[in-house]
Amino acid sequence: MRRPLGVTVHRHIVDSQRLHPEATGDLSGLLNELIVAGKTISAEVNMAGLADILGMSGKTNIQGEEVQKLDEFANRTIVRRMARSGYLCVMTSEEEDTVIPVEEGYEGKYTLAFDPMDGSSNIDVNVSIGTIFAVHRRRSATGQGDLADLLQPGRDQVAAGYILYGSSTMLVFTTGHGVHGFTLDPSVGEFYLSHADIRTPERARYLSLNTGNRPYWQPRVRDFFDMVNEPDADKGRPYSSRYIGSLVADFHRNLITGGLFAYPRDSRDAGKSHGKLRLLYEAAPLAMLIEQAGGRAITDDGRNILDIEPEDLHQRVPLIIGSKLDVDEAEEFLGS
Ligand code: AHM
Ligand code: MG
Repeated sequence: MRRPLGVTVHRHIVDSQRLHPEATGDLSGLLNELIVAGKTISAEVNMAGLADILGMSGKTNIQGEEVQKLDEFANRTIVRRMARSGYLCVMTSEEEDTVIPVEEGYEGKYTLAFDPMDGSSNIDVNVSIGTIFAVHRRRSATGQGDLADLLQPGRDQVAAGYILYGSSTMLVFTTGHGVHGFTLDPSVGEFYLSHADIRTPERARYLSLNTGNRPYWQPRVRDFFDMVNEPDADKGRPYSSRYIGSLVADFHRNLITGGLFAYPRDSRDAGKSHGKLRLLYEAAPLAMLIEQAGGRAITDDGRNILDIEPEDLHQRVPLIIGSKLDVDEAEEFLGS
């Protein structure tokens, strides 16, 4: 079979870099290293059922959740590859309690925050999972980076994206010049441009919520989503309901089709009083992507996710994200 001469992700990155003559190539190099890690994880995910890698490792991570073997594999793969890449000064991961240093002598000018395997509760049941990442420029001058380098608002991200391990493996990322999607051809081992300059529809088609949590939402959050569920022909409401429980997969579907995803704060336990999802490596990178695609992301009290100053590596945040007109309505309804 003859293959079409597609644009590889490497070609795309090189072409984008040419638009910035001042660029040193470090961000391109960083992304390319991350892509190799993503391809390694993708191969492992595809083998998971066969390689008897499924199942729990018997440990818990800092959030008190069980760590599964694929989470560990993904975390190790990214840490090892990126620690010697020469592009980073410090990292943080959902799977590690404290900052992750890079190897001495390999310090670079960026930081990386990542969720190595988002949606890991879905691994055993063959549902799509993904890796989410966020890149900032370091704040400190030289040497090893520290906590302060990582605690930067989403607005200052220089790149953000995810790799979705689904029916195909996809890479979706932005460096602040639109959102581009690439699909992995596993027989060649290359990501090819499949979704150039993704724009998310202004109006949602799907509503994505864990409605099992509804009794524990704040009353005005409940009122808002009850209102969204009311029939309204002009807005195409009620929207169809779609919720996978794998953030990357829910986000990706809504990005393409238009949608409103929310994980509001929950009154049941202290840990959820700020929502479930993590700011640095879940909410902020997806917020940058959605803004670049024409959508928006706010908290359940109307603050822009990208403006939040992080105080903690593993900080949680209530998240409402998706099509612009729907998030505008949420902001008006819920904002104080
Ligand atoms: P994880 O990073 O430990 O996998 O947890 C985050 C996941 C998200 O992918 C998803 O949006 C959410 O948790 C689903 O939570 P719930 O099962 O409470 O609806
Ligand atoms: Mg996660």
